[in-house]
Amino acid sequence: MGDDALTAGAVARRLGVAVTTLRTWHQRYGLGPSHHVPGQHRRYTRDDVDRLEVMRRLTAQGVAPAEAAAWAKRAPMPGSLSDAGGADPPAAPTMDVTWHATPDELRPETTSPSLQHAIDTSWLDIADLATLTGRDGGGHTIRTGRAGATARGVARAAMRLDAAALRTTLEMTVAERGVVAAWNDVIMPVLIGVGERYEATLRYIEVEHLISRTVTEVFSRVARPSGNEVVRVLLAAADEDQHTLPLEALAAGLAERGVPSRLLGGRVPPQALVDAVNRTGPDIVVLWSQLSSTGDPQQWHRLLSAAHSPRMCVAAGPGWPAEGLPDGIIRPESLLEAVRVIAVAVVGESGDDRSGAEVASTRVISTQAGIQQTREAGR
Ligand code: B12
Repeated sequence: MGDDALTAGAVARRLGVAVTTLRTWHQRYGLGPSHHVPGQHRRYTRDDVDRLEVMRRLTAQGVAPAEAAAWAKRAPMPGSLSDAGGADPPAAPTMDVTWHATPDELRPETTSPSLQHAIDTSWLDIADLATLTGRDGGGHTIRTGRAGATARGVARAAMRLDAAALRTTLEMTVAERGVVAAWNDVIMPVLIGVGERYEATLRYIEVEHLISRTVTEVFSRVARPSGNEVVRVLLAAADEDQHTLPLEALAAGLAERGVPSRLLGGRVPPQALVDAVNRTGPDIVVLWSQLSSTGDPQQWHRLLSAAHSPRMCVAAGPGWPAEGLPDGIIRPESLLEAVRVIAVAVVGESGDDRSGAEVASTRVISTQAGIQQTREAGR
């Protein structure tokens, strides 16, 4: 052990922290060098360094140092637990979302086997991380209603503008629960809370931007189907509507089911939409309108009179009027409903040798029956 024991300076360089920080962590939290040869400076063993790496990582994610130190000491280091005479292993976690879903970039390039074990081991769950990182919002909180601990942690991280914690928590949530549950149970409550906060104070636009950006990044990392498949689904936001996150959730949710889609993004002018449809010939077009000012039914009339008219039109979002949309337009009320009807329509396409018109009319009817079933199942 003595051979590869390190000095404080070497450990500081390896972890990218100051020597004084190491000294503070030693004095305040007992995370110090354990190797001691009489007459020499104490040296840090590999297990010491691994614990300090956990400490560094958690504090970087916003965990209070005392909490981080407690976790670092409890992290199961195989060698050190036995060396230390059998320290208590960490308490069995109440698993929700676990560390083993930690994204690659969370892992340091030079992870030692024991640290990798500490990170891979399912002893620290995402709710813990959210709670640990959730320092008091000081009254500047986002209300997340009845949503769970993860949503509260995300809201607090967003309020602190803690991009790293926000991203880590959302990535783990999507990896563990899937896109639809992550959206419904965590992201949507936080977005609605941010919106209410903005409405009440006309502040926190920076929070809204950071969370929007992070959600975009996290959904864009959900693996897409291989590039060889025909893309039959076109997603776009209505003219002048900048709200795209639900479409990004939809694209990611469809991808999870193996359905590729083409997402144009926000504020798509009617002519650009018609051009895109004519050029790519999608079977299904989803147009999202968040604001009543952008839910002009004319956009649909124009699309339906274009050279290539899609077989299934989906008007999504609260901006569309209850009346006045062309007949046959589908109105899913939730992400799950939209993912289901589109996935069924796309997957049902293969092996269907009826004429386009037959398929189209059957599809609209069966899709509406599918929506009804989804709604009833959800009740
Ligand atoms: C993020 C955000 C933004 C971001 C968008 C970034 C992006 N890339 O998308 C930015 C900063 C660009 C933005 C801008 C603006 N925004 Co904004 N924004 C939001 C916020 C916080 C989330 C939007 C969202 O994704 N909603 C989706 C989900 C979370 O909400 P929902 O649609 O109500 O969900 C329901 C259904 O749609 C359905 N559902 C949910 N998800 C899905 C998915 C699918 C596929 C389906 C079918 C259904 C479905 O279930 C829910 C329950 O019924 C909302 C708050 C809110 N409550 O929505 C404000 C909000 C929509 N924005 C608002 C406003 C006022 C604006 C601005 C005018 C602000 C300004 N002064 O500039 C601009 C408008 C810009 C424009 N022309 O589009 C208001 C709208 C008020 C209104 N009713 O008219 C809101 C409601 C905030 C508020 N409470 O005041 N915004």
